[in-house]
Amino acid sequence: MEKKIVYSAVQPTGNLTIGNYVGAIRNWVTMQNEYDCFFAIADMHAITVRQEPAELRRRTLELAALYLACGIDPAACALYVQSHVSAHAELAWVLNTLTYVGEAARMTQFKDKSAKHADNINMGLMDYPVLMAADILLYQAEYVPVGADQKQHVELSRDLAIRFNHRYGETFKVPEPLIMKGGAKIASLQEPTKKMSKSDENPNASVYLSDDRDTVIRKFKRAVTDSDNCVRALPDKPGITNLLNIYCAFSGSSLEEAEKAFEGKGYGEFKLAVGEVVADKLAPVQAEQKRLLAEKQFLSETLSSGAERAFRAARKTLSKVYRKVGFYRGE
Ligand code: ATP
Ligand code: LTN
Repeated sequence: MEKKIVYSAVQPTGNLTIGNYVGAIRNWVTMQNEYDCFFAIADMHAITVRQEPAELRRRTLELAALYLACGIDPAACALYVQSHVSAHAELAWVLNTLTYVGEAARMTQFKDKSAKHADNINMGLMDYPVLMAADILLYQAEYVPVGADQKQHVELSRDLAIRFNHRYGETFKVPEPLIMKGGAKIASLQEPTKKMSKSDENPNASVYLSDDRDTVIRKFKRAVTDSDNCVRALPDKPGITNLLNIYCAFSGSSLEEAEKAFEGKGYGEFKLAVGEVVADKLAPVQAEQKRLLAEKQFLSETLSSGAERAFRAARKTLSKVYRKVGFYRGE
């Protein structure tokens, strides 16, 4: 039986946080043998906000090394850079003609990013979800493992697939978002009602995958909580609930086990335990990423074979789309 297809990507912008790891990359590793997986580095999405070119290039390679260090196996899946496969931009153009300006303008991320980058509300920012739909639909993906913040974008991809299929005949698989329980939304350590984000200006709000042990422990120590000193996940305790979520995601304990383990203990002890469990997990990933970054040739070969594999799959869908919409393809 053919394996079902899984697609996901992360943008090579900023330093990745433990939110990106728990909400996205970690789940990919568990799926890579069971599904036919395509994992991309979304550099075309990255330029919807201003990037320094040399930095974008460097971060692209760092992200590739990070994927591998987290356990992505390039033999099991296609690991590649989005801009290496031009079909993404080509399909995005066709999908643009099926997307209403109103629905693109309603996207939460577009509104948030427009507010944050008021001096650069460019067409690409608005078109971001359409390019993302092109990513997913090109590969006929069945599942899209992402954090909760991307659900709305995957839903737009579904709408566009259905709309295209309805207008031109069955062409695209209608994808489903796959949002894992527990780590789907890691919150900011400074404002626990907001998501932890790699572009947050306050470095204490996010724990980066590149943070050393002391930094990780210090950030958790400073995390904003309430003051009742009771380690329970409750709706009126967003800070402690977030720390418990992080603790569970990194230690493998259930929420009940964690609450029980810290019953009667103070926040100081609990925060230290969270910091330690996170730092213990990050250390080997950091060492492996560093080792891989020294192997430039290997990284570059891995990305080109990933792109070839992606290109073959993407080309099939794109030819079909071009035929269906009526582009002349010769006699
Ligand atoms: P930016 O701040 O630049 O928008 P980001 O931190 O939101 O970046 P993305 O590149 O947009 O990161 O996201 C990569 C993946 O990580 C997506 O699947 C996204 O849903 C997931 N993700 C991002 N932040 C979190 C979070 N705080 N908790 C869980 N998952 C997250
Ligand atoms: N927009 C996503 C990154 C991304 C993506 C995708 C995720 C780009 N293309 C396709 C899933 C499927 C984000 O996490 N910010």
